[in-house]
Amino acid sequence: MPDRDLAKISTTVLLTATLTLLIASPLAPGAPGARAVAAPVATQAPAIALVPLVTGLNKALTVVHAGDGSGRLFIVQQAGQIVIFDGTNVLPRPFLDISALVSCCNERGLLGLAFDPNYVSNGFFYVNYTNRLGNTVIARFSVSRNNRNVANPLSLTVLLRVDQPFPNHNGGQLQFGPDGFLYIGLGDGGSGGDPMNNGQSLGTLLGKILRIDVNGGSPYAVPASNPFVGVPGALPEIWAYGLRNPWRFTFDRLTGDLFIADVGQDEWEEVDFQPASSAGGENYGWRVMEGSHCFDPPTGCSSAGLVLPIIEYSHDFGCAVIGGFRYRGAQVSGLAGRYLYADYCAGTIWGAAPDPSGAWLSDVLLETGVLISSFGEGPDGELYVLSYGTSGTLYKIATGP
Ligand SMILES: [Ca+2]
Repeated sequence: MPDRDLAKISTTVLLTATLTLLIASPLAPGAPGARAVAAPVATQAPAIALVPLVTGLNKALTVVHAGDGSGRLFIVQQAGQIVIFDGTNVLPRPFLDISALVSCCNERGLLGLAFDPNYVSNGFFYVNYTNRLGNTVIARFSVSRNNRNVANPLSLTVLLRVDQPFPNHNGGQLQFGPDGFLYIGLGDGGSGGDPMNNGQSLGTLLGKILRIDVNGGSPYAVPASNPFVGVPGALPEIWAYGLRNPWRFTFDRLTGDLFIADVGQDEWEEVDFQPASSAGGENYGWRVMEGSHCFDPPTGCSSAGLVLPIIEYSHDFGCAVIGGFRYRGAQVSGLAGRYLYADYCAGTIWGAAPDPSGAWLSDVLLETGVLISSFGEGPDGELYVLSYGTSGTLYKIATGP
């Protein structure tokens, strides 16, 4: 999970649900600073709805497709299972069950899944989980030879292990970029306030987005064009840094731009933007800044060299940002080009778009009333939402009433 201890959640949900009712207005959140209030997007915010497809999921954390034309959706459950939704039912037998390898739960577990861009030919997929010791593992598995609905558990190949000094802030996202490289999200190692200053240290993989080439070496290669290759004291896998807990980041399937939703400390949630033309190496600011506000030092910090978020909202509006996708589907009218994101505690889904000046402005699209753990994108660009909990639901985003 992104950040918040589940024991704290029920109270928070009640509080934020009340708060949301009081503050909700078309002009309010997204960026609850004066920016969004003063300059709402010009277009009418589209109405969306959540259509439940599957219920009874157990702590579902992400949903992806295999890019194989089958239309199947693969749902990751935190304790270590990947189950298949075939469009009608969840198949009774899991695609993969690595519960025995995984520590769970709170912010630990099987956290991320990505299928190889060449999955049809090589059958590879990649997972991001915390092992029994609580450390991060990035591993590859293969589908079995004779049943496309079952993976081969014996095909486990570990690509990378990263020690985790504290149980929280494990990141978890895996995404293949338009360049064919695998991008990996790692949190700052945890505790609070990044006590080891991992986000700003290029000598650790914590608090980073990594970029590796899963085809160029064994178990992987570092792309020669990574920004810190050959820089003394810097780890070459690092693609971007200054992150606290980038629970979910996604590429715009149309443009290749990268949206990084970085979960904040106690005050500010943020979304960072990296254009497709980027050569990497951005410093997104943590722990010097939380969002666009000084964190350490609390006043008088320097933002020189830092890339500030395109979207932020305060904890008056929630507790942990859940990054979504820029909508490139065709079925929901008025949603084209909007970047969707949510707050875990509040259940609000926002849609953001740049105004003519380039400032990103957000509208509330829906108050869902559920704990959203992730968004997912289908092969056709349609979007899905997962609710967390021991009886969670997979929803499809549809045109609202
Ligand atoms: Ca930041």
